[in-house]
Amino acid sequence: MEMTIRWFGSKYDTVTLEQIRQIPGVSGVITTLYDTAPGEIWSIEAIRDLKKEVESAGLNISGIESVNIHDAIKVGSEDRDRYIDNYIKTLENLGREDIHLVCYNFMPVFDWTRTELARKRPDGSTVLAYSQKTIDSIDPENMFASIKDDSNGAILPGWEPDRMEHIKELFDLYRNVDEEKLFDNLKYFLERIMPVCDRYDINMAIHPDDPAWPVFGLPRIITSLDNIMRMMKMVDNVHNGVTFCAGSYGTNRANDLPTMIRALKGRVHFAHVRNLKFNSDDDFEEASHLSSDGSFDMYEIMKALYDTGFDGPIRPDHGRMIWGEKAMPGYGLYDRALGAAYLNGLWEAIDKNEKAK
Ligand SMILES: [Mn+2]
Repeated sequence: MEMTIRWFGSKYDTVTLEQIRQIPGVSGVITTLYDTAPGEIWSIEAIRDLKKEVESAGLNISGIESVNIHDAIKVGSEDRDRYIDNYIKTLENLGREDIHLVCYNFMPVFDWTRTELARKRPDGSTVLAYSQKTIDSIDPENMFASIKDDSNGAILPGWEPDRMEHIKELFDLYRNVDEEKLFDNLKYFLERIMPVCDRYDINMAIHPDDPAWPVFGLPRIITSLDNIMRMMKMVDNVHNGVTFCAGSYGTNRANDLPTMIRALKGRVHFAHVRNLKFNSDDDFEEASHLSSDGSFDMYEIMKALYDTGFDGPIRPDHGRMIWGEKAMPGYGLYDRALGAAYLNGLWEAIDKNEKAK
């Protein structure tokens, strides 16, 4: 296990590499070329520059989150091969620069969805929150407008303004795409990229849909153990694996997180570990990482990762906004640093216990 922090690059992130380096037990960042559009080739020079910047701060690039998938690939339109060719070139360039983990998602139109970016908790911290009632009462085309005022001026991943300007066209594009079609298109994409993943030993780690059910009538497939098993069987290659995101799978209370991790042994390439607090089945908010602050048993989640021999990068996920910090919602320094320290503590205790047996 390697503890890491997600970092959006010096142009976009309020958190610096120098700060990340001072979090005890964190040796790497999960990063991206935030200003490349889906479908663009990542040049070897740009990757090399990013790597140099991270390494000169005393950290390493532990993986990429994300290399985004162009809509043509998700929809399966005629020009998808061109975009898959570009994706393959990006993977080649990453592999040549010794980067072996790529997180991506296959969500139509919206990336993760929340209805509030700054819900106040009793301790005065603010968190991202989701209410199904709110979703049911708003027009998806207004979704972006409704949350952007709370973003502290940050560009949220998956919610880039120029993308959201075309929201109507995006919905039209997905009109005939149902779950089966989305599975087919994912299979086509994975089959085409697996040879380059084999060549450069690149683990592809699909991020679950968040929340883990269809929103606004759009299909979502990476939502449950059955569906991920189907995905892994349809392209049976160890490089076709998952990002186990506790906070995303955990939105659906039917998902038993430790059981899922155990069932996915060997195919979890990357882990996002965070906690949610359910107020009711269809209203949840993000909590601090501590088990007692939310609805998940974080010890059992870490124990399942430990027991299955997980050796990839792990990162704390969305944190609360605390201590007056102004940052991209979910991605401040302070609460994620607390999360990393807590998860490292759980891991140390589990490790010592196991070794003393
Ligand atoms: Mn996640």
